Amino acid sequence: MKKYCLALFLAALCVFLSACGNPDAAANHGEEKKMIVVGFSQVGAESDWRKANTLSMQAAFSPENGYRLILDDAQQKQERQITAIRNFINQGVDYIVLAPTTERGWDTVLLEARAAGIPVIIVDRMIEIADTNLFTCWIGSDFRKEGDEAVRWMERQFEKAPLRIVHLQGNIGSSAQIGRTEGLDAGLAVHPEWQLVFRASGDFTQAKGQELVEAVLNEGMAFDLIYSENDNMAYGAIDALKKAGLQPGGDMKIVSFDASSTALHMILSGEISYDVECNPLHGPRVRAIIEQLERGETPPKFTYVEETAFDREKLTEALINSRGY
Ligand code: GYE
Repeated sequence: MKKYCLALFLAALCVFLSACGNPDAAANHGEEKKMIVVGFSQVGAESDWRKANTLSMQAAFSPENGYRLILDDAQQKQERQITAIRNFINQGVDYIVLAPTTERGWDTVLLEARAAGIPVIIVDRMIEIADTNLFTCWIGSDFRKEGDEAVRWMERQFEKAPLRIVHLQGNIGSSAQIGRTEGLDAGLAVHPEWQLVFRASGDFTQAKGQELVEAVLNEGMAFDLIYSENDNMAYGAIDALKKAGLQPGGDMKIVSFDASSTALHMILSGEISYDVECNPLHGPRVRAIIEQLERGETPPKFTYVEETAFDREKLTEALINSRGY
């Protein structure tokens, strides 16, 4: 009898508690559970390209689209990215998206992600890793092809004329730097009339680009062309030239990479002569990959984004405004 009473009491308690429960909260909880959680380890905010890339990822992985995005800005430091990935693993995210600073040094942390069963998608720059099974797939640009494209323009533009080159590199060890530098080196190897007068890394930032060109000018080095591995360093170079009373695009030409809208306007004004496109709008592309994975499909291991290049002839204000970055 005692047992029977206890059972009756517990049953009544259950009915009471479920009646008191908040149906809205329960529904919300259900919705939250369906959200796909993406941890995105971003390189930093060093350039216009990077900022456009972050915005593209934020728009693609919005709550309206069914995602919760955890964004970490590593301020161009690989150690910070490794910590961010470990935090994502601890939080149990559904996917990790990594835009790597440099190519090397990812083996251990990606092994940890693998052990936790979290797929890793690499975006933008590439990684160099012994076991390529440690990431699901990669999407980004062909940086060597971009370098080759710039060199082809230099060949068309200067033909066999002697050319003294100032080379501003991106952050050393990143795919964007490696590919663009390799392109120039291949050009230097077949053009004895080309001379590299200066080469240093400006870390893809405007401030360092300006600093380097100021140093070159202070040393009194003569040059005809600045090969800048991104637009922001080119902006810095332009500031340095102008400060010294020189006219960028006059005797000193600038070739750059990214083709951000500010740079394309500088082509129209004649300050930049040629800009090789590097497309930062990866958000929808990475989302499409995650959707494929969610459906149980296998996305291609490597996907290169189609890109072009711009000189003054090809450009109009309308074209610049239609590009979205
Ligand atoms: O060119 C530069 C940025 O990895 C493609 O990084 C990217 C490069 C881009 O900071 O502006």
